[in-house]
Amino acid sequence: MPPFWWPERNNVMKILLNAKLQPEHLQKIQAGFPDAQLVMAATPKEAEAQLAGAEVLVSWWSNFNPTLASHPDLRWIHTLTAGIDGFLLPRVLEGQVLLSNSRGIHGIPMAEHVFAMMLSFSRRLRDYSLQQQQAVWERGPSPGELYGKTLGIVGLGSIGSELARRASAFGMRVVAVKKNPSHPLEGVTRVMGLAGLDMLLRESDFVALILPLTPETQGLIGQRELALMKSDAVLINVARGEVVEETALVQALQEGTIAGAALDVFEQEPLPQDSPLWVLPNCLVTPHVAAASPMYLNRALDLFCRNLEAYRQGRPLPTQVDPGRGY
Ligand code: OXD
Repeated sequence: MPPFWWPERNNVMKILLNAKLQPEHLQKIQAGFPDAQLVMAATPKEAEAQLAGAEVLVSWWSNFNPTLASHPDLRWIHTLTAGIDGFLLPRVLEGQVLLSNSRGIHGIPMAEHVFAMMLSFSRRLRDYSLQQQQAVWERGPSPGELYGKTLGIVGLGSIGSELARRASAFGMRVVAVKKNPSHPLEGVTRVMGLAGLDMLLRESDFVALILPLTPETQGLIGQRELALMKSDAVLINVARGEVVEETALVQALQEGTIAGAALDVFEQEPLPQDSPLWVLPNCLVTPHVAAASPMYLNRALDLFCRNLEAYRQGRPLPTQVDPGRGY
């Protein structure tokens, strides 16, 4: 028996792509599903105009707006991102519209991005880059080593696991917290439940936040948590800005409670021009690109096609989101 959401459909399934895709990307989908009608919209406005008859919506996170989920023809939203904050709208929560995401494809670029951030602090690359802009030849304090340092990973999913393997190859000690700390993972010395967060913060030289934004993780790192960190530790956030209380972080960076922060995500994006984070000498800012990679869309569309196959067969989607859990 088909599941309750199995759609009554016309012969042609209209798939609305709220994303700028290259012809080869469209061909990839069309090759697997020759009878699907693919409609690409370069902007959310264009997407809105194309909503009628669209059973499936594929969208980025950053250009999605709630109107896009409101049309009664829509049965399924697939996000090209891992983050689904913003997609948990009434029709999704009530089970009228399925939601799936692109989790599982971020491991390589995001692990490399976090590594670049750690090396940038450890080898003082940001300092040297600032010096270079002024043609200053100044050796200054010695750069450090990642070898022997402790990396605390908050959120040990597929990205955290890729990061842990690389960190272990660099001779780092890795500790982690995970919602369900079921089994030990390659390269990780200790995996704890969320109750182990304080211990992780106290022990780690680098704390990497790689967890989804849910009501439970919103504001997870505030003044109290920052005060637990070592004064020479660096906080890395590639999760979502709202996981960290930004005002408390700015204060901790200004007062030297922690040595630095490397941030790819912010409470408000783009980061406002007047944010102190732009100019703090101990803060490295990247513009929400930790997952970006020339391979990204190929991987994301392969994953979408696997979900589409399952959808057409009335099977659970491989990366279906549980709206109740929030990821
Ligand atoms: C994502 C991201 O959620 O890159 O995929 O932030």
